[in-house]
Amino acid sequence: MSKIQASKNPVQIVEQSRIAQPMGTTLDRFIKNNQDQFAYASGELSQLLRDIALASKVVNREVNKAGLIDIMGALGSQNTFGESQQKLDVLANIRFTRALMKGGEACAIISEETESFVDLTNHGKYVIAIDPLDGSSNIDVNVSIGTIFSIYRRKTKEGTPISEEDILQRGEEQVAAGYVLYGSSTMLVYTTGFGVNGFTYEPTLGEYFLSHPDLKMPEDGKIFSVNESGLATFPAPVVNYLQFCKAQNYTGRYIGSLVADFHRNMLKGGIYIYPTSAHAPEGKLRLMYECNALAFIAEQAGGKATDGVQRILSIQPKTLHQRTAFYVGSKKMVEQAAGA
Ligand code: P6P
Repeated sequence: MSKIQASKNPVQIVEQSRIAQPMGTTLDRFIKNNQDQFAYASGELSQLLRDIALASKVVNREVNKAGLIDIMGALGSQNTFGESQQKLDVLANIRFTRALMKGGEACAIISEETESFVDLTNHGKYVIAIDPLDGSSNIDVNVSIGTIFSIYRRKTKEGTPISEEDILQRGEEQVAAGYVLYGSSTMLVYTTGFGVNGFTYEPTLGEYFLSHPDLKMPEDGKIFSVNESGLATFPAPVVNYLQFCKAQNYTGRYIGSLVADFHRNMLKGGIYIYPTSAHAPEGKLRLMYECNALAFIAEQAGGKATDGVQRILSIQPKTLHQRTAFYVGSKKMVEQAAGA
């Protein structure tokens, strides 16, 4: 029997393969290739990121056909803050909660959609803070919306009850954070503290592919994202800064979906500000599951995030749904807006 031999010219196979454009690195492969960055994770954090990505694919499918099935509009219920819950808000919360429960790597979830934290009664090492679907007022008008998530390690011993110190952790304790943008294309952007990478979803293959490696936020920019309806009672440094932006002919862009405004500012340079005002004396955005994640990403990409005074990631949360003023984006713009 003739001996099996290797191809005479493996290079030729590679050469020929040039006609087939490589698809690039999938999210799964990227996570696996970078797993050894975590000193103590033996694959659980990688699995957790995959669980979140899986849930986002399901939510993406439902967001993309929202107009065709009865999941648009208000559910008729209210969330913790008395705000009307959109059907997709609740559906997204179910999808992420189920994926995290089945994945087994998370022991607790903090969600905008649930009053207290959800104890998953398992031996997971991680605590997830999540806004399952941010910008839900835009769902019915087909404007981009997003998911925002933070990942913390539990502090107390496995097998003991989940405690406040596991739940109310400062943003600087995050081991990973990310967002999903359900936009003209769906993207997942995340950091584990080693830079920021963006992945674009290819729905026909059901895979995320690396499309924005090592994202960096421009140090300065010419775009400001602010809802100026509260201008009359904004802090003076913000009023002055907005006057400066207009005098410089900067562009105002405000989508009403934090993830979409943040993502554009990260790629092009810019600032998003939701300051305190008479209407929102504590600010509007939530520290635990909106601001901390984006602040971690912003800093990892070379940007900055404060509440107008202190670094967002240094704020010690006192309550689960605590609000904060939020100034995030290009470093020089954030410093200037706070009156630095
Ligand atoms: P306003 C959406 O509800 C959200 O949390 C962010 O996504 C968005 O940037 C902001 O609130 C919009 O708030 O008061 O301008 O409608």
